Amino acid sequence: MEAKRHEVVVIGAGVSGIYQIKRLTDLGIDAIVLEGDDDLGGTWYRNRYPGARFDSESYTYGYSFSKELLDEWHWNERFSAQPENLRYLNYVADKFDLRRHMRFDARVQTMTWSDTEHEWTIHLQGGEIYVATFVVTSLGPLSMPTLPRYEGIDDFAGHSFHTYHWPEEPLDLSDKRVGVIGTGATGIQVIAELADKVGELKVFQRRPNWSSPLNNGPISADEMAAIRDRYDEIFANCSASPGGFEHVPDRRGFWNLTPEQRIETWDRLYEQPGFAISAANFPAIFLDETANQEMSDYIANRIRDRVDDPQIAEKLIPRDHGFATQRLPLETRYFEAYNRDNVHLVSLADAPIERITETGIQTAAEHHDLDVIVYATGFDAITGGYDRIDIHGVGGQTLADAWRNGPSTYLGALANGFPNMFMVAGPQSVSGSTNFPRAIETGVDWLTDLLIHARNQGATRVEARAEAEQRWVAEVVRAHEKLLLRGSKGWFTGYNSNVAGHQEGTIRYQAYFGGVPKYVSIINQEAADGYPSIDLR
Ligand code: NA7
Repeated sequence: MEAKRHEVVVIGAGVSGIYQIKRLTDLGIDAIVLEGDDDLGGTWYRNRYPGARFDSESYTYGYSFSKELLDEWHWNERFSAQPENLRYLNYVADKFDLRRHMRFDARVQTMTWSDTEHEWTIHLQGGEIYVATFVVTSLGPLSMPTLPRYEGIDDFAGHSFHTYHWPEEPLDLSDKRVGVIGTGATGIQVIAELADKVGELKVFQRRPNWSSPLNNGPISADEMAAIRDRYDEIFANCSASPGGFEHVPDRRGFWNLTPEQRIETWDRLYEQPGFAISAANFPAIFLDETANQEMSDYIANRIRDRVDDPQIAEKLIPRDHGFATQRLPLETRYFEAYNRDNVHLVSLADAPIERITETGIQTAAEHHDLDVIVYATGFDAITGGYDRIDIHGVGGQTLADAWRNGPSTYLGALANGFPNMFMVAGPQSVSGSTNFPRAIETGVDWLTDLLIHARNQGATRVEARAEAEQRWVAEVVRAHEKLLLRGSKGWFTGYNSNVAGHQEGTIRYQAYFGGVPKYVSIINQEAADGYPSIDLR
């Protein structure tokens, strides 16, 4: 089969791929997007489960690159839901006529680097072949859903699916017995939304998660006009904050205030939208165990206030990790769901799941009869998309081997041994730990500048130097180890019990936790100095 040639192949048509193809085609570069799914949107194309919505303020999540787009788009809710988010991404693609550069149902299986030709050969499922000088991997950090490895999972005769694959056709659950496994950010959204829409809901909880109110609400035309006037300021605020949000950390100092003043602060933050409760909190709660314990006690009391049955409340309070030391799910009446007669908490800490049966879930204590099982069991986060492609770099080495014990990158953008592979929101970039689109735009712009620089130099081979990569990995580890999250188990530390090869207790340093301003200053310095850490040939 004859290979199709492009200067750049972009893999993935989600939030990153859409912006990347816009930048490349604006520059007149011959580029194409290959998307494995049958349409664009990535995360927002797939996650159609009830309750799926932004945890970032909508107006900080949208693209910032076009004033016209910012002026045209009206976000209806402060934290917009999946259908509107997908409409937005389609609107962007149509407005800038980007679909003509995208191919759907084009799933990449292998990528092989030729160090003589300086090009990647890309094989698709189905046999088609593409050849490109550069490949931009915009694979998405949370695009590989993982199912539990329970015995009998295929025996279930009812309807079962991962939240990522929630059926597109409407599903009437009003008289159904539904089981949800998982209480991460996804589980907490879907449980709260389903509670009053299903016959019976059983929540299978392995570990409870800290969670606090999203405080969502509509955005009126007047509010949206005020937001539009403020867009420059909003994006500048996001760039200046560690997490890429408008929320500003409270710098008064945890220990400079009395316990009563801290409680007053938290009472205020609990009512504020989005991640204010973490991002506008005292930095000490992320660094100091005593400070974190006081904060965790505060949130535990909030849970006790909201859950009628004290025994259930205690089961919903995490004991194994402190508040906001894992990715913090945000909720809307999640805890109140447990006050309903049709909602039951099944604590797997008391009786683990033994197997899935034809009719439901068997735990060590009893059998739960179910019509539907929803797996809200998370993702092979950040590196999962890379593991699913067989990537062969210099000398035939595979990326899977190079990253067996965790990723190794330069700035989360390049990997030594894999020239001309440009990663947007890649492992060890800042995107995994912050407001994704803000980091995505930064990453796309930086990589596009690097590509232009290489072209201007007549270089056809761009590779991170090995010593620069080692320096970056050391910085990623340093930033990670400073934070209390180093002791937690969630996807921030790269552990997923459902992925073969992941070892409990072993950290995979997958994300950079040094914050947006520091990350941006490091990558900008690299560019300003003429890319000394990158070998251009
Ligand atoms: P998460 O945050 O990884 O949560 C997965 C949940 O599923 C979590 O509660 C897990 O319990 C639970 N889980 C996973 N495997 C099992 C098995 N085998 N048995 C029982 N329970 C299990 O994924 P989400 O989809 O919620 O969120 C991912 C990100 O998407 C989120 O952070 C946002 O950025 C968007 P555990 O806590 O591991 O004991």
